[in-house]
Amino acid sequence: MMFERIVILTGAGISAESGVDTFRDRNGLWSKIDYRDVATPEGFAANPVLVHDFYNMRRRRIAELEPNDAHRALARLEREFSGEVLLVTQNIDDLHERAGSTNLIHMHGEHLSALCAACGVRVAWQGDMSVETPCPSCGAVGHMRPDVVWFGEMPYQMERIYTALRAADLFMSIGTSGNVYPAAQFVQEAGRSGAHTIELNLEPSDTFDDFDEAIHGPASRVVPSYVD
Ligand code: BV8
Repeated sequence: MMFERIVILTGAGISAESGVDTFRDRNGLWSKIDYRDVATPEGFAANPVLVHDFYNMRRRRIAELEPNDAHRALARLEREFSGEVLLVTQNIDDLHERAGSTNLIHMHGEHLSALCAACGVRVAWQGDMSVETPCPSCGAVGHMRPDVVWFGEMPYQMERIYTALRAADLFMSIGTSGNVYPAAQFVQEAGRSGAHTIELNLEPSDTFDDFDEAIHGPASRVVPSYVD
């Protein structure tokens, strides 16, 4: 099959072998902390210190890690493929960028970005954040938050993503459990538009039956062998 327009969705599993925690695996993040306390606007309003600690811990951890062969294979695909490759990630880490991917959407936000809930400005961010952090733009204190999409919030660039899904002739889903919407519905959207759909995951995801094809195994092995 010759493809011209590829859309790739990635989740925490593509970064697992780099050392990034996944969410729903046996000892994943949601087995240690209730997502409602740290990944919802209500949780942030109720206890901003806990939420800042949660994201500061993850930001520090990601800074120590490196991309793996799966990230590098996707960056190579973007460089060498004659058609279009759009990479949509649910991950907030910057391992795709550090591997060289450029045509990339962080639909759930980024750990290296911060948002002021008072003035709405979005700024590049390194290091810790706290309830005392002033907004670099409006100066307000107590309104800076991680620029990530929490449950109940609208993911970023959905229009652009659905346009690409409807035009795709290949949809690849890598390292995601297919638990979180609307990302979990992308395979159906792409399939309805005639794309060939494949899941590359450690084990069958919750949306496994929606795919035309699946290859199961660790991303750093199955992704290079599929894309190279
Ligand atoms: C929204 C914050 C609407 C960032 C996260 C139906 C339709 C639409 C919405 C809903 C719906 N039903 C329910 C909803 C609401 C909700 C939802 O989906 N709830 C779930 C629990 C049912 N969705 C939302 O709220 C979304 N917003 O719908 O807005 C709206 C409309 C109008 C106006 C306003 C709003 C927002 C969802 C985003 C939530 N944010 N996190 C952060 O802290 O990181 S969720 C969290 O889950 C992360 O973002 C993560 O990226 C995402 C998905 O998790 P995965 O990446 O899949 O990770 P997981 O651990 O689950 O799986 C890892 C996989 O990797 C496993 O399969 C494993 O086998 C595999 N793996 C492990 N190791 C390897 C591997 N694979 C390969 N190699 C390995 N080595």
